Amino acid sequence: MSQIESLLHEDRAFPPTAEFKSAARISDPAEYAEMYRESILDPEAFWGRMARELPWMVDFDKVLDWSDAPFARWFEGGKLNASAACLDQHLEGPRAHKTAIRWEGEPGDVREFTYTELHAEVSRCANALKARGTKKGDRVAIYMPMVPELAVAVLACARIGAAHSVIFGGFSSKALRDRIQDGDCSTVICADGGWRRGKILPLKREVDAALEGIDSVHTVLVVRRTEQEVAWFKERDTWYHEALAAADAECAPEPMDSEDLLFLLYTSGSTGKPKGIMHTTGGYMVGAYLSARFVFDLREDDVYWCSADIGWITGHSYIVYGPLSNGATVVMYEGAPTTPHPGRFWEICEKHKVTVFYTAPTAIRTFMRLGEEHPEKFDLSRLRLLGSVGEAINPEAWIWYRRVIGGDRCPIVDTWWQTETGSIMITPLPGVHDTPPGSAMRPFFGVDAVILDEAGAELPANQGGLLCIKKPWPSMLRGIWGDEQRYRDTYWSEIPGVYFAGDGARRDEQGNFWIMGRVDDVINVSGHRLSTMEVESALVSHPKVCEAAVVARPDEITGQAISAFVTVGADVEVSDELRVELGEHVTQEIGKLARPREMRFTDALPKTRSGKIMRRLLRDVAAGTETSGDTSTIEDLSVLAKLRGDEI
Ligand code: 7RM
Repeated sequence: MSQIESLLHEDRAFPPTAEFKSAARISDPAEYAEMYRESILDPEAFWGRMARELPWMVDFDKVLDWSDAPFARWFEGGKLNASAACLDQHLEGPRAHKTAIRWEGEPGDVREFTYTELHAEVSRCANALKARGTKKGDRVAIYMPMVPELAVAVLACARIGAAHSVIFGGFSSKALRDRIQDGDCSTVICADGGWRRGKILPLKREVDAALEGIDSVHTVLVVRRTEQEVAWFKERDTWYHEALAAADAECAPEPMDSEDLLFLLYTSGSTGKPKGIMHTTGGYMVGAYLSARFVFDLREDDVYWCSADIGWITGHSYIVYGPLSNGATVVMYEGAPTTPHPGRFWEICEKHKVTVFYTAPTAIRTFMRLGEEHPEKFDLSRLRLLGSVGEAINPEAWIWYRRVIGGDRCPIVDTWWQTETGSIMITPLPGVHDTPPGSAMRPFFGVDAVILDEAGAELPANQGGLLCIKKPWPSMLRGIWGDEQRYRDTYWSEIPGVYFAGDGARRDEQGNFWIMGRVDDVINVSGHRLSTMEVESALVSHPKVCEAAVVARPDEITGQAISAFVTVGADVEVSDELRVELGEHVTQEIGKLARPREMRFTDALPKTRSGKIMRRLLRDVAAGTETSGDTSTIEDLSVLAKLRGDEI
């Protein structure tokens, strides 16, 4: 029963332009094929060579030890410091005075750090932490808005060998407390507050509440950002700017064993307590470095912007560790995409001359809904490459992104990966592949991805099934903090010996992967297992629809029926006729089976704070039952309340 039917058909494919190809790091399909072949057939040679592009303090003697599977040990014997790989290695040459981070605040203030300046700031922060007793082997919770000090704090922890645990600045004090306790953190780095949509988030107040009765935390380092009044606990609290002013700008990076913990990052499953995903130094850095280099095709003069928050894995790997270890210029933005105006992102692209832009489908669909007139006001001609991550990008949004933002000239890399995988796993290489809208394309180097049925047998082309990874890869998670058994159970037991983290996918006859959504979300209509992604794509391809989420509702006759939640364009009138029209549209696009039994129009869909649609909450709404499961990660609870109240 693990198979998922595929109804979606896509014939379009877009090659990179000759201009893009001629400058790309890899553009020759034969070269790519040979590299991929080696990475699979001789991973030790491939990864050994790639890893040695990083500045190891002590070379490793063994590439991989998988004898204790599913606990991998990569690059053993090697010593590396992640902050030195991001900073120190660039100070000896022409990058010393290159911009490392160019940051813009929501109110429009701009700050810049060259690699030399960032190195000094990180070293001061590292010394300040050490002076307060924070040391190698500790865990440090970081709870901050998207200010440069967030990147500094992360790198300072890496510098002294303390593992960071970044907790997204939008989480409540309860979520913060749970994570601080679970990680047994000694130190918290936070800000007084942060700007979000013109308002101040009172972060320090949340920290104070979170720490009540917790005595493991001896230090709270507080960045001054919003300058509002904050409570102060003299024994525990220190202003960041005061501590750094008193600290030396030289701090030797701690030589870390390859398998030393670099960070914890919590992911919340639909049930149960959040999992502290563990990433270690060497393998994670190799994965982040290499994928950033090849997937974003980073060149010396690129200005690279990833609009994610550093509180998510995307920010860890593709704002901090990946681009900085490549010596790139990184744009960082504090605020919301539409504050103070709907063209904010495009204004930033123009102002900072962004060349590579990486964002999420939820943002792209929002911009589609807001209209083309906003991006049209800005000069986006410097953009040369676009990326997408976080959810499946439906072909409609993909085409819009390519045309309106990418000027029909930029390749799009639709990158599939997870907190657990640490770095991008399935993606096109932008100079190599012709990309069909909606496909995440090919496994990245060293990634042995397969589509399996429940018994572990490989499925033929175009059969949807479980997306699994057969071989270990350097940036894979090393476990769940404090819960070895949960690690084995969650990822390695669905199909013994193979990594499975919950997504369904199919591979087409050309070998391209199409992600079909979480297998928990699959809808079973009369024994046909349908992918949410495909039905949603069909809905969104109707010109009046902006966003859609479909879920299963119990049905006496068909077992399950499809319930659709739809948002429409600002100027669209909702009516029963429109329901019929959309139903017919789905029938035409992918077939009668997929036609929603029920359709509700709504202003907004419930999403996580990182922008993923929370279908499990919609299931309860569709079934007419109470909300079950965790709602702590929802972006806006009122969206759910509204859905339950004003149905039309
Ligand atoms: C990077 C990130 C992971 C889950 C993953 C998928 C979904 C992510 C894509 C995607 C379709 C994509 N980490 N997902 N990227 N689905 N196409 N390109 O998002 O841990 O927060 O989430 O996100 O379901 O399992 S995450």
